[in-house]
Amino acid sequence: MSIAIALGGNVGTEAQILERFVHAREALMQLGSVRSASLYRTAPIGPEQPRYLNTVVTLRAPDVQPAELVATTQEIERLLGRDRSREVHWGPRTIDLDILAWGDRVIDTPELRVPHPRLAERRFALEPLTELLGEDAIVPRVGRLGDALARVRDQSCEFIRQAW
Ligand code: A4P
Ligand code: MG
Repeated sequence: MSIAIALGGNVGTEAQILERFVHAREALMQLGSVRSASLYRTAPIGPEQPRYLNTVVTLRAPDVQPAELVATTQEIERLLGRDRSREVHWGPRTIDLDILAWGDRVIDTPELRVPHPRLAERRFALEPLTELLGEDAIVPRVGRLGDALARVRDQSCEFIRQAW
């Protein structure tokens, strides 16, 4: 059962954001095997701010527990320069790691809500997720990914490249 983790960021140059994504992926590789979707340049959702780079990775780590994963992703964000105390809601961030889905699990604790409650509304998450899981994959509360993606096609999500 794979864990899908979204990577996003919009502070600094694209090269700097990409470098953080690479570091985050290296850190996640300590937990298990990782596959990466392509990189996308996406229109910001929320207050006016620069465009984002977004992608998704899947992680196969049978032994990892939810609390451990949340702690690890937040530690990666902190090491890569994220300071939550100075952020605006949905505003600019150096790097954000959101847990989008965890196989067919549904988790509803304050620390972790899976599938991510806003996944179905966001092309910047659905597009790379569908690349990795396929259009026919079913995510709880979201449904078939190909159908969910069709509903958000109007959002701007520009393919940059596959390998990074
Ligand atoms: N938490 C609960 N569930 C989860 C989950 N599935 N994954 C808790 C990660 N964290 C989860 O997180 C706030 C709390 O949510 C944490 O304590 C965690 O335990 P956070 O990362 O500090 O908050 P955030 O990311 O600033 O807030 P939020 O509401 O999650 O923001 P979003 O929804 O992630 O939106 N536009 C584009 N184009 N691309 C983007 O990547 N990102 C955002 C952030 C806005 N607009 C964007 C993008
Ligand atoms: Mg987040």
